[in-house]
Amino acid sequence: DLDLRSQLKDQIPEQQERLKKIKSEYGKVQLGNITVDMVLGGMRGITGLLWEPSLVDPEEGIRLRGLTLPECQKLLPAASPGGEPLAEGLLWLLVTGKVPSKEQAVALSKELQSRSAVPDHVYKGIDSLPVTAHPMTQFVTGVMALQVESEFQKAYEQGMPKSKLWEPAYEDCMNLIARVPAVAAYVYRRLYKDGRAIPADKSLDHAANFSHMLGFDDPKMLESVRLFLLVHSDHEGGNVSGHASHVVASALADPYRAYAAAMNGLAGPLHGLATQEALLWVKSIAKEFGEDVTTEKLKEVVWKTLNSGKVVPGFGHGVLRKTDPRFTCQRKFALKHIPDDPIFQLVLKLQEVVPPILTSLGKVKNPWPNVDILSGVPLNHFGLSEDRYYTVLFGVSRSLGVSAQLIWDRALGLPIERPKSVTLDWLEDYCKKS
Ligand code: FCX
Repeated sequence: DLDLRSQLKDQIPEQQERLKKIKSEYGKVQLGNITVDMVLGGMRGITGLLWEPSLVDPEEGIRLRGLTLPECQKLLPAASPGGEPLAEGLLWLLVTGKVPSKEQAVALSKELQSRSAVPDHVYKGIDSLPVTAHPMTQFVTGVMALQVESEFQKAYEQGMPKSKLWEPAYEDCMNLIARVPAVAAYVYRRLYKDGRAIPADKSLDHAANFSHMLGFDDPKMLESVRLFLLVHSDHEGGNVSGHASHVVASALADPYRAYAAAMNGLAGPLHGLATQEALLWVKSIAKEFGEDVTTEKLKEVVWKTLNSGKVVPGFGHGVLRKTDPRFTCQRKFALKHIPDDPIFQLVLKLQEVVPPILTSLGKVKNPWPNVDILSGVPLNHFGLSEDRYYTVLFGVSRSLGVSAQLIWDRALGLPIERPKSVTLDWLEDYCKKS
């Protein structure tokens, strides 16, 4: 069957049963003890969310529906033989847990295209902002303007029962995924290309068409964008953007609102904005000290960054305890396609220089590179050099993972999220008594 919706529909009863069974048989099984450190430490280490599209192991890193990134690259249908996976196939995997055939990925591509028309008021909404507004502000404004067409909101207003809400959630998610590339490209062209928008090319796949609308048609750039969408698509549920979308949607706010919440979190420098910060930082080093900067000089730069109270962007992680496989995957891509790129060479040097310094601080739990130190480098190489735009690219990628889970949130009928909070007084009293 070539239709994602009907595949999904077939799976839902089985998964609902599975959830019910886990609840009734194992509902009282303990998943760990919560300590005061965890409550005061950003809930680190508390297992508290259900998130189907992906899982992060501290040592091994991300698996998308059980597949490592190299496995995804090998198994998912590609635009060209041996090339990077199609975003449509990736989406199919994230939603269903099954690797699609090329035909299924192409059918989904057509479906997304048929949903991709962006109403004019979205562009007018963006145009009402000063061009100096951060690209993420312009992008989120566009996303909220898309919300006007929410099927989910309409269905809820018309009294659709909870058990059927996954259907309008699916509609909204697919429309959202189909439309955000055009909105993102509009922001880019408005900011950096005098507003000369480029229409979609329906002969292209999702990622390639996005690149085309941005203004880049080099086949290697298309591959870079496909890879970018893969590595940034999802990173389990507890990261700021994933978690934000999940909690907002749990109040039965529609997928546009949930995704916009995710994007506002993504715009934080400790999360998705690190893509921008990392590229800005590496380029500023290249500009000030030249591309052949010595190791000694680089060490000085890292210390200067730390001593000025900043974090080193693109290093460290809340959950990972080894080098991010998303980094490794992009490193391989860069070695193949842009081995001599000076910024890439500089990142390779930083990969050696930064971890010992972060380790020497004695508090950093993971000194290794994460996805963000490298993900902008190939795109920058092929001409997309506007650093401040990078989080928008990250946001377009995240529409895939966040949406896949939003559909399952409603299909599984997950309840409103409401963890317990306590005050400092409460904590002191409780601890003294225990
Ligand atoms: N540079 C400087 N200090 C760092 C650091 C880094 N790269 N990584 C961690 N630290 C510091 C923390 O700031 C914290 O210091 P504090 O106790 O004085 O506040 C201490 O080390 C312990 O932090 P740790 O437990 O290791 O890490 P957290 O889970 O608190 O934070 C992030 C994880 C990712 C936020 C942190 O490593 C960081 O700020 N990295 C740089 C920004 C970045 O690259 N973010 C992107 C992450 C991710 F890939 C993504 O979301 O896209």
